[in-house]
Amino acid sequence: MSFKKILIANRGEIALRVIRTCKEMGIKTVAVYSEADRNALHVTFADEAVCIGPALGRESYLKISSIISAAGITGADAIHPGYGFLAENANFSEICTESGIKFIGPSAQMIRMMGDKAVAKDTMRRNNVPVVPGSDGIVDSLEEGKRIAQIVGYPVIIKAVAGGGGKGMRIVHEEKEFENAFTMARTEAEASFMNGDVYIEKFIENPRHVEIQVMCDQFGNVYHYGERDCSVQRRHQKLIEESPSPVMTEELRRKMGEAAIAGCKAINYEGAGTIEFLVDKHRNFYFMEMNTRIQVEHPVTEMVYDVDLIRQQILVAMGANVDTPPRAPEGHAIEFRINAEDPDNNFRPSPGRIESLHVPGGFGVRLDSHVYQSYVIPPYYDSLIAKLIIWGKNREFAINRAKRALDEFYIEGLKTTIPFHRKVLENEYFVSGDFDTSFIDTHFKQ
Ligand code: MV4
Repeated sequence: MSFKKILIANRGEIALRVIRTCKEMGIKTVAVYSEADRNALHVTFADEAVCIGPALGRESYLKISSIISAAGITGADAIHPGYGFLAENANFSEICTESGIKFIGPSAQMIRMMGDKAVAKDTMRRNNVPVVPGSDGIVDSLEEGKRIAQIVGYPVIIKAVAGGGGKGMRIVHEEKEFENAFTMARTEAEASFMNGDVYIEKFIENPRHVEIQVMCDQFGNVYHYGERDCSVQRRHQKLIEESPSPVMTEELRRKMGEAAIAGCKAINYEGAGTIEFLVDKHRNFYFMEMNTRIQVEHPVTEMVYDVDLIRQQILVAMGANVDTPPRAPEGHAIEFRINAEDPDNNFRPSPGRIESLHVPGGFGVRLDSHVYQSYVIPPYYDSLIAKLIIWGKNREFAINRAKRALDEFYIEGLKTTIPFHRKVLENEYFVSGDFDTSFIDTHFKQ
């Protein structure tokens, strides 16, 4: 089967990113947009566009019935969800399937299984993927919680099974704090996710966040495209991602890649996925979560593996046999997230009009963005303006190229993270690759 028309259930740079690949594949595209996005580029560049509701996400990009109707009216045979919004919504995947529209991503059952962090972890553990020592699944009594914490040893971390991305976590340093933290974690989880279930893990101090990109076709072919190091984050918002990871060795990549592939094969996964690991200072790695979507930072992988991951996703969804293994990675890629935020004021959102714009270019510079001069960044959605992706033959070349590209980048009218990135590139720890998830708190304390 091959798709004639794909509806993109998203906005911003990722909608444009998917449209670009569809055009290269000769597939027609349908954009959906909210009333706040009438002048957005994904609307301009798609073959057709359907307005699906008011500005608020829950009345437009999150409204399953409107999106399915838009697909019906335009005769789209598949939906690409991008990232965020409905990308990891099991009901959406299910409703697409029931409506005879191919969801470009995994089945509802797969999304549900990986969405429950305790089930995901247990599934990986049973298939020999290393996991952080801790409880076997949900802990529902205080006594059991204390007993497990005692066994794995303090500090421990209490996590919500419905959480992920840092929401509803509590670190406990000693037993006398346990009761309070346990109660708070459960109350918070119930309030945030309508699911108060929690599980417990040994707390790994100052880990790196290293994730493996996988791609799985419908015939059991599973490949990995190496790793991305996403340790430069602030409040669980990634700011810089790179591939390869400065801590990676051939052997560690082989081990992490094999673990990721084993996990995917065990669950019969389909499509693009990311297996997130924590890596400690001894280079031990532990499974944390699986993301069942294409991620914001996928371009760094594309640059070093010379692969179009959106194209691969579409081919796999069409039922193509993807039996060509990735080639060896080449060079180094770093992504800088340019957000409409003020880095001098706690990264406070700074939506508004781009009064003037000059973007960088030249060899090894890729800019994935949906903005143009006079474009107004709406306040309703995420603050991503652009992803600047730099490729160099090694990390040092990539850093030097990134400095010159950021020097060419001018955005006037609002505050952006560009000055923050320039400072990071002057930081000796970043430059030497000596950083972990505490990097921003340690070196950029406000
Ligand atoms: C951890 C951890 C240390 N030990 N789990 C944060 C996001 C969520 N996905 C899980 N997170 C963490 N889990 C154990 N057992 C430290 C973090 C963590 C973190 C992880 C990745 C990237 C940035 C982070 C920042 C703070 C804490």
